[in-house]
Amino acid sequence: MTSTPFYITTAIAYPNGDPHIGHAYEHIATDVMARFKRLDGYDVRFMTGTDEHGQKMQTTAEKLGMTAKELADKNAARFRAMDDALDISYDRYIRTTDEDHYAASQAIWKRMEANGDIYLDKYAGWYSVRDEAYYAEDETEVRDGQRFAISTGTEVTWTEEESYFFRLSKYQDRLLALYEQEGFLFPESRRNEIASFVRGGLNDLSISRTTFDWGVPVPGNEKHVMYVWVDALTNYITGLGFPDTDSELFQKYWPVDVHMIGKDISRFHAIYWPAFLWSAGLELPQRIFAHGFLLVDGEKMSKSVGNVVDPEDLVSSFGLDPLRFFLLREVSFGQDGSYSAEGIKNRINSDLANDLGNLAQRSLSMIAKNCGGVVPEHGEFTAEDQKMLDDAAALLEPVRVDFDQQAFHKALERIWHVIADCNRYFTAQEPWKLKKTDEERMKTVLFVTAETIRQVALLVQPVMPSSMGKMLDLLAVADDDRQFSSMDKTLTPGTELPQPTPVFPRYEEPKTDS
Ligand code: ME8
Repeated sequence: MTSTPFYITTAIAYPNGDPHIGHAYEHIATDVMARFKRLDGYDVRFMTGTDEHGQKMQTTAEKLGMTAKELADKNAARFRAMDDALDISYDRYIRTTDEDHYAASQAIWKRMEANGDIYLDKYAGWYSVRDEAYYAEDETEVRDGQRFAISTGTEVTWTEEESYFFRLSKYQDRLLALYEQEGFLFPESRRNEIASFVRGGLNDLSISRTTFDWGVPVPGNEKHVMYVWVDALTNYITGLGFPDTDSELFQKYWPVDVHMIGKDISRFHAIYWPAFLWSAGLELPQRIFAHGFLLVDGEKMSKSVGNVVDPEDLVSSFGLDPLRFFLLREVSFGQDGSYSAEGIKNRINSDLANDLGNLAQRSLSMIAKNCGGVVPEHGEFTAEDQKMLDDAAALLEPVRVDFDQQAFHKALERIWHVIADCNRYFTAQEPWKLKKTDEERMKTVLFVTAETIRQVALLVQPVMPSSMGKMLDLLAVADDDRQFSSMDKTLTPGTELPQPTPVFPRYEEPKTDS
């Protein structure tokens, strides 16, 4: 049986500075989705990378006394190192300075041009280098003699230049019809916001620059480089072999299943990108999910406030899997959320160490001590046993629905309900007392508990791959029995188990010498 393809991408980050926890958040969420689909039997392609052109890169590099390419090389390596430290299971790490990306960007330009959608004119307007975007006069405001974009608060400067334009206005009605379709842009609040922006009227879009040269040259007029968003968005198809639309990758994976992005770049993905694709005669993404922003202790991260959090520091302080779990459990995906050290410590000690870690350690230690270190034989199941087993086995269906809606927090909440039930079951059954009174019953209770842990560990693998790998090792679950298709099997009595060791130790404050 051939498996269904599933293509998922992150936004590609600007490597003009260091990666921060907002980038980590997006990449972890996308990775969790990719891993879930792989475990559910899909043929997954997952791409992430860096967006290396544009004025912002050039200006930052000049300030640092280096070339834009040198800056891109240095920082792209840092972004990739972050992904590796976060165990991000990407299939390709794309850089927009990759050779195949120039060819793809020029090819999509030529397709749009051949379709009559590109013309040369003059542009004058307020440009934000930070956002790499033009704003209309009424989208800006003056504060202390300086003009800013209202929506993002970034500084804008008056810019006049000869520019190529894309006939975006032509696509207005088609875009509005697109937003009527269920599921194209999530969450609902973003869909309403974008639809109302488009209803307000679309101008044609300036898509080339002549005031700097750090970009993909416009085919046929090398005085111009492409507007960075034209080449940036194209990365999603470069990674599938475009312009060779007959290639195996393109045929298999386009159109993309999910573009995962942050809410601040919805406009580029939900307005420009569909219009470019229509113009180029290509299919549209199935879904764009715009997640919320991660704040730090409730505040916006900023270099001047000095609260920019380095994800690799968090990994060393708290461990990778607890960080991944915290980010997805704590924040309702799609809403803004807040990172705090207290928040993550609480999750480690309650959800991980207490609820799941302790349950596994207590039950597996009893098995090691009282059942000869093998999966125990079970007797007939009581109504309580059967309910526990059924509740655990019934998780896959609703969790799958949660994942298909990118409602990661809901899936985890649902799973942790079953863990709480299992803790109550274990306490109520008192297997430690049964040891003396009814050994067979004790074995049954331990079997039911271990089996529930197996179900839970299988489902939590996408979020905490290495800890759940360890937990499944403790249950001696074979590597090829770790797909979701194995959920309807059970542990085999008599299977030898390794000596149990705790998977989630409690968080202890590091000792200081003073
Ligand atoms: O926008 N919380 O790059 P970028 C959550 N190059 N997500 C955040 C965040 C925060 N505090 N800060 C940023 C770009 N992000 C473009 C994308 S795609 C063809 C081009 C998210 O480095 C942001 O929303 O500014 C975006 O999805 C991603 O990080 C990269 O942001």
